[in-house]
Amino acid sequence: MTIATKKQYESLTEEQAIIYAKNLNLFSNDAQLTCSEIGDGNLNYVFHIKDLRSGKGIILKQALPYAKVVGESWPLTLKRALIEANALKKHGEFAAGLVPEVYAIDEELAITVMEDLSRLTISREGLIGLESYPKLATDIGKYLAQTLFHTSDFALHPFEKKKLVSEFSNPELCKITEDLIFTDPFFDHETNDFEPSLRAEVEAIWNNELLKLEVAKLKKSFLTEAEALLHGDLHTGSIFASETETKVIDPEFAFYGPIGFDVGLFLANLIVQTITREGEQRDVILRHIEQTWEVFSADFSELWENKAVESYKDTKGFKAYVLNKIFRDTLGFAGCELIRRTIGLAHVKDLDGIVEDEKRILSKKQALRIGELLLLKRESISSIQAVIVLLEELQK
Ligand code: SR1
Ligand code: MG
Repeated sequence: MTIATKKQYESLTEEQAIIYAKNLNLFSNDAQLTCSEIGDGNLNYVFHIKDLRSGKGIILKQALPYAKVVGESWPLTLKRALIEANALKKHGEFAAGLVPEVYAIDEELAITVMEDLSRLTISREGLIGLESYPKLATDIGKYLAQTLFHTSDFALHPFEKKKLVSEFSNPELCKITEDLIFTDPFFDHETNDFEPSLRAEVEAIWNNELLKLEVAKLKKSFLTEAEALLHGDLHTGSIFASETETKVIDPEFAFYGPIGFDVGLFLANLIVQTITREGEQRDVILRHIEQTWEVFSADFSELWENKAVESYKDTKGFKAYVLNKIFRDTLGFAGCELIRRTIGLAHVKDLDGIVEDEKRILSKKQALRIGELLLLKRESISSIQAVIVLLEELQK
């Protein structure tokens, strides 16, 4: 066993993860450590290490040099582990308590050692099981406002901001998003994965030039607009939650991009939940959608009033222009996410897990329809309440 001393990348086994953890000085000498690999994402190993004597735990996350979801034929940079750890720390400066604490970073082995969150549930799993998360929307609205405002030009000196843009340059992970969210689902591409019963709807998307024009505009925005340090993959699988706590994890896709991308991804994943639910259970999620935007926009606005360093901050109409642009982007990015989660490479369990064929296909058609409408109507939808009305009408 050389892993703790030899600094050359190799992926850990559970046994090696225990030895690695023992060398971190986070446990007492008589600790009885156990380990299980609990990663269910597409890209990494996640080892949960626990001391049976004290009950204390840590998470040891290791990036793999390829995308687990596809296999070794899809190589991926290990640098993303450092980006993720640094993003957790940077976001933690502004959204303390809403991200896990980072205990150690090992660049060579692409490992981040962090707070054990095993008392919480991944919110996608919880939402599918109709768990109640009364703090989810307000916490995420706050997280979005704090992290995105404080890393933007509205809060930072331009030198500091551009240093961060360079530190968080993340081309390989961005390329995954550029392909899987903005390009492949809108063309007949080999990475797409959809059920044969959806072919007519999918071909209608491929042939819809107006829709593709909106996606092209959003892709350009993603490629070129370094507005703030994004999480970059803020779906409900990137959030641990309970009735009383919310923690945002997994910012390995972090980079400087358009603010509406993070907001839109989260809302899209809530919209998926509205599609799979009925009655009062659906209303709970509709309220989450409304609250997320309300908290985000109110907090962002307050931070602007109290902390903005931009010379034009008091120019009449400027703050409203910025928030309006974020709202339009949010709707568009949410539309892209809904479509790619239905017909692209990376699906969501909320939809794929519906056992009854007819219901699953109808739900997926609904996701495509809502995605299309958000993309096509994003300039004319007047408010988050109008989004709720649209969702209610489509789901009657
Ligand atoms: C190959 S990675 C596929 C997807 O998983 C990640 O969580 C991102 O959402 C990415 O698009
Ligand atoms: Mg992830």
